[in-house]
Amino acid sequence: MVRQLDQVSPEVADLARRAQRVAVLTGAGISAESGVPTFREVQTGLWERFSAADLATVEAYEADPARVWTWYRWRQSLIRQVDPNPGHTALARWQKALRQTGGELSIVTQNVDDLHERAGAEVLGHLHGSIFAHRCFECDAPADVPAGNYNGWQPPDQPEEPPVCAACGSGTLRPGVVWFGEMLPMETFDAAAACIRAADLVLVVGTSGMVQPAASLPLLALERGAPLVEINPEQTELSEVMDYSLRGPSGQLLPQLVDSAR
Ligand code: BV8
Ligand code: ZN
Repeated sequence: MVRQLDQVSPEVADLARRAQRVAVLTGAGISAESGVPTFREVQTGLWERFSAADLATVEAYEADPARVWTWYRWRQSLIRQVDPNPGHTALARWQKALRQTGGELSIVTQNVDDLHERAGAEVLGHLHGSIFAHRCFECDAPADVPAGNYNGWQPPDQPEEPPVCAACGSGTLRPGVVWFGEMLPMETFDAAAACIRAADLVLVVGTSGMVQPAASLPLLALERGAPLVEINPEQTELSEVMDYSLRGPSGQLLPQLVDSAR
C-alpha cells in the first residue's frame, strides 16, 4: 500500500540511512529542473507538429532524416548549455559516501543526457543510449561527431542534413539512442536488473513509468521485498507498487533524502 508524502518522513530517512546497496532508476524528470524538456512536454519550433515519441523512431528518420537529425542536434545543444541540478549532485554525493563505507549506489537511467556524469556520478547504464553517440544508419559504424551547438533554445530555422558515413560512404549518421520499436542494449538491461535484484533500497526518480521494458525494472525489487521509493511531483504508472511516493521535485527531495541518510 503506497504511502504518499510531500517530504522525507522519518521512516524514509531511516530506510536511506540503513541502505548499503541502493539502486536508482531515473527518467526525464530528474533533468527537468536543469531545463531539459521531458518527453511529456509539448514540442515547439520546427517540431511543434510532432510528439517526441513520433520523432524517436526509425520511421521518422527514414521519412525525413534532416528533421530527426536536427531535432537531436538541437537537444544536444540544449543539454550542453544546461547544468546538472541538485538532484543529480545529491545522487553523486550519496554514491561517493556509500563507496567510502563499502556500500554502493547504482544509477540506471532512461535518459540520453550526460547530466548524471557531469554531476560527478558513475552511471551503471543508459538504457536508451546516449544522445552524444552517433552511428551509421546503414552499416552501424560508430562516428565521432561534435555535438550540435545552436544558440540557446532557438531551434534552427532550417533543418540540417545528417552527414554521410565515412566508413561505408553511402549511409547517413543517426543518433546513438534507442528508438521506439528498437531493442535496448541487453547487457545494460541485464546489469540493471541484477543491481535492482541485489538492492536493499530501490529509488525511482522522475519517470512516468510508461516506457517498457525500462519501467518493468523496479518491479524486480518485489522479488526480495526491497523497499521501493518514488520521487515525482505526479502519480505514475508505478506509484501503486511503491512503498513510499514522495510527491515533489527531485531537485528538492533528493538532497533532503541524501542529507537524511547521513
Ligand atoms: C521495445 C531514447 C521491442 C530516444 C527513448 C505499443 C505500441 C508500440 C510500442 C509499444 C507499445 N507498447 C509497448 C511498446 C514498446 C515501447 C513503449 O514502451 N511504448 C510506450 C510509449 C507505450 N517501447 C519500445 O519501443 C522500446 N523497445 O520495446 O522494443 C522489441 C523487442 C524485440 C525486438 C525488437 C524490438 C524502446 C523504448 C525506448 C525509446 N527511447 N529514449 C530519445 O531520447 O529521443 S524513451 C524516452 O521516453 C525517454 O528516454 C524516456 O525513457 C521515455 C519517457 O519516459 P520518462 O523518462 O518517464 O519521461 P516522461 O516524459 O515520460 O515523464 C517524465 C516524468 O518526470 C513524469 O512522470 C513527470 O511527472 C516527472 N517530472 C517532471 N518534473 C519533475 C519530475 N520528476 C521529478 N522531479 C521533477 N522536477
Ligand atoms: Zn556506414
